[in-house]
Amino acid sequence: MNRKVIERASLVPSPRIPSDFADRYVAAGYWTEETFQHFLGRRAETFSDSIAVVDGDTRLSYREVSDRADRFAAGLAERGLRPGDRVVVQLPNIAEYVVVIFGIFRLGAVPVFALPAHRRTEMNQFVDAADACAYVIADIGGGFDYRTLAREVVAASDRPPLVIVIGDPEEFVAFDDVAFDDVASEAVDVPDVAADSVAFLQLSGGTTGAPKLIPRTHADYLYSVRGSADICECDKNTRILVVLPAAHNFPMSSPGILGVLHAGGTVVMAPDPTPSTAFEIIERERITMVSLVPPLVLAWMNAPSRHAHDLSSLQVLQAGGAKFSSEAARRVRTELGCTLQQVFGMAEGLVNYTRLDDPEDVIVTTQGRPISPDDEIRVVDDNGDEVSPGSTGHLLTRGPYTIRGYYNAPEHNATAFTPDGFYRTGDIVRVVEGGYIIVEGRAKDQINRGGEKVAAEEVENHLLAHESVVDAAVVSQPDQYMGERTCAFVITHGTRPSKIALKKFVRERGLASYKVPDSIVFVDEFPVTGVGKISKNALRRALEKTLVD
Ligand code: OOB
Repeated sequence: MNRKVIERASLVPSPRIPSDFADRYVAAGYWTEETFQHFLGRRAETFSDSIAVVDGDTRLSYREVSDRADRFAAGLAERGLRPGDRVVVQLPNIAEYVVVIFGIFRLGAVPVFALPAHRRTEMNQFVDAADACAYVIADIGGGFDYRTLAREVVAASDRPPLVIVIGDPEEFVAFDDVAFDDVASEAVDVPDVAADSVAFLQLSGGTTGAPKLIPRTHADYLYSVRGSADICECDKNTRILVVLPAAHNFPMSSPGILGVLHAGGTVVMAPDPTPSTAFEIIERERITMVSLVPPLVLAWMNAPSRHAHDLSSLQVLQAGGAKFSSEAARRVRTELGCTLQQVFGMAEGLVNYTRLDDPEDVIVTTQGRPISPDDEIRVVDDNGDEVSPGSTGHLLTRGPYTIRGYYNAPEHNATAFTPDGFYRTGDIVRVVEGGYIIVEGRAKDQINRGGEKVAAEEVENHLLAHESVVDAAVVSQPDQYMGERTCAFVITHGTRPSKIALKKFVRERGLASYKVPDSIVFVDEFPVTGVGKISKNALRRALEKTLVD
């Protein structure tokens, strides 16, 4: 058994919500003493034999998931993990995902949520930025061998994390050995964590070259979980299908896995997002709710196989992560026979929902309104002045579950937040009657590829690493199916590489494949603005006029 002493640095203190606000949030009952450390244990007392998680033929009751999580926590403690330690989790949608994250919470350790699509470069960045002691993967997922990736991560790190593998561990530590050690679960003898301490680090969609980690506290996140479960009317009969990657904020907590477990319902993991897989599970498991990004809603509505399955159990279909067009939104009720709920949220905090009993027009034309009466919404012009009611502007927000700063990023925080603590979302919105928000566009330098966020600067930096590339500018291009796709304008010198070679170059730098530019346009110069900056607006306009492969 690997009992090496783990070197660790402590969690860097995160910018906190000031105490006058914190006091208000406690007084209003938003922030409670509840933490994720005891969340599952408490639910297991109430819902003991009800089924909490389904994954294929595996069906785990609340009691079983809680016991397994406790055992995993004890096994982690045996291997030297301590409260506050960071554990990077990169798992597909499998039952063990829930066991792993609640095992980490039980120990008072801090999960860092990576997506299955992330590769060497991103994983190295997360392990480094979080100073992680451990890294949990599955052996193979979606045909990809994560042990190969883990080998690269270990090789590149000054302080290699302990790698724990679900499935065949090869040279790493087997999850089963950790979770089913002879260690009694009472061995998790750790102090209770404070409700206002950091529970986990979530990933930001990002606008810069380096990824940002989002520190969410037990109190703030659990408030958003309870609020989401209430708004979405979750109860013990709710059966949610998890189609999007479980670690993303939307399927995790809006109301997602955590909201449904809060309410005593059942979480059903989908092994892949294809309509045929999903329809079969919906029919078999009598699924009541599902969360999708807009391209998947379109794929589901257009799939002929939907007529071959009984989807009548489905009550609510949530669409979020990217703008859902009102034309497509109007088709949901008639074509899929359920209520649409639009969800406009962000891992940094604020989440908006259309309510289930809203008039159809509100449901199809708006992106909802905030969870909390204390979510503060400001819409401002380029100078930071509030626009007149109903006008379009930049969305700023502050509230009981929105962060006041990223993890260990003081410089970035100085511009990402206003001096009085509002988060600059980078979204262009207008607020209509009843406080409903309509997303009109985006000011941040990010491409929203069907819900997957691509920071332009990150991709530009990778392109610039190519010896023939002199300059690069990545912009969005409208796409019928994805909403947007990425297009890289590139200036080269010397021998010009082929487009395919350049894409391959980016991919081989170890990036998630959704960040590889969809198309590349070679140019001799970039259009510039009056002050001499690259005009991305002009590049986007140029794309509207030309056909790009
Ligand atoms: C969700 O979270 P993130 O952190 O991946 O991305 C947040 C950004 C928002 O700032 C906005 O630009 C965009 O994604 N977005 C939407 C949207 N939902 C998110 N843009 C237009 N319409 C929508 N409905 O994407 C996320 C987190 C929690 C719940 C749902 C989505």
